[in-house]
Amino acid sequence: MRGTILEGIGGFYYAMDESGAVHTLRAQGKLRRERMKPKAGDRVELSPGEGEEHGWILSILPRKNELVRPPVANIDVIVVVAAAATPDPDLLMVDRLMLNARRAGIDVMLVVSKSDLDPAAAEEILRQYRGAEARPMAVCADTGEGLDALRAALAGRVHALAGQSGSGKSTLINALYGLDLETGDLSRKIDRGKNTTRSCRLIPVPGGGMVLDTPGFSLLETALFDPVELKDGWPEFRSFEGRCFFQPCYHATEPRCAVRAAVAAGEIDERRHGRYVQLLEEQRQRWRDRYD
Ligand SMILES: Nc1nc2c(ncn2[C@@H]2O[C@H](COP(=O)(O)OP(=O)(O)OP(=O)(O)O)[C@@H](O)[C@H]2O)c(=O)[nH]1
Ligand SMILES: [Mg+2]
Ligand SMILES: [Zn+2]
Repeated sequence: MRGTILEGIGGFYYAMDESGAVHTLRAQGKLRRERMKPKAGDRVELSPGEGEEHGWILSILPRKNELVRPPVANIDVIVVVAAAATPDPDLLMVDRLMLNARRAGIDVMLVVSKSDLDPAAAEEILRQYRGAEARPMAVCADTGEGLDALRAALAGRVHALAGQSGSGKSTLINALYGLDLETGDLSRKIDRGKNTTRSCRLIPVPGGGMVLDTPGFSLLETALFDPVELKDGWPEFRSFEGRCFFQPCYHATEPRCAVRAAVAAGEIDERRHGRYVQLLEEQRQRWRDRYD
């Protein structure tokens, strides 16, 4: 029998079969020995338990795509959630997440949450990502701003909300789909968010599609790869590709670089480019040290 992993907690997995029934499962020793850890979104071959007994995950079917952080598989779109304020948005993390998703072949959307707290800051973030092929939009779970448009954009798709802890992912999912996921408590006056959501959880959405709530994080690394590939995460560079004096060009400090000229002319956002240069330096350092 086949099923889809909804959630894994403490060595137990919950998987939904084709009829919609949910099974409690453990991973067979073979999987653990092969270090194949099932992820939310995984399609698996399973053997159901009898009565109160749990069943077993026999194998994980080939993945369409997967991410390491958050640990999810077979996703159509990653919705990166950044708060307009509280917590202060970490846009370097947003860029890393978007890059990781693109490298995994997953479509990306950027949602600026809590637009009620600082509408100007929300607008400013949207402006930065205009060229980033992430259909940026502002939403507010409290006033309902943007919720219909976001729900429509995600209809019928498997979408995972990801981003900083406390950015409002679970609250947004509740507002979009009338659910009751646990959310952080503002009354505790903790601005940084405290990892309220502990595990990735896949939830079927009325009318088709599935949503994944994921635990937020405060740190995120990118995988190690040739720094020349970093620009894959910056679609706004693409139309200038091939027009630089040096080939290949990293679009960082090279003279007569078409991308840098576009930044100077205001056609590419300066801060998006600045964070690209920052990640490029980091990736070059790691690439140089990769055999140490
Ligand atoms: N003012 C305002 N506050 C919001 C909004 N959305 C969420 N919040 C608050 O932000 C806090 C964190 O929300 P969560 O939904 O728990 O955040 P999260 O991203 O799921 O956090 P983790 O599970 O830790 O990753 C809660 O106190 C929410 O009430 C919003 O649109 N406006
Ligand atoms: Mg949450
Ligand atoms: Zn260049």
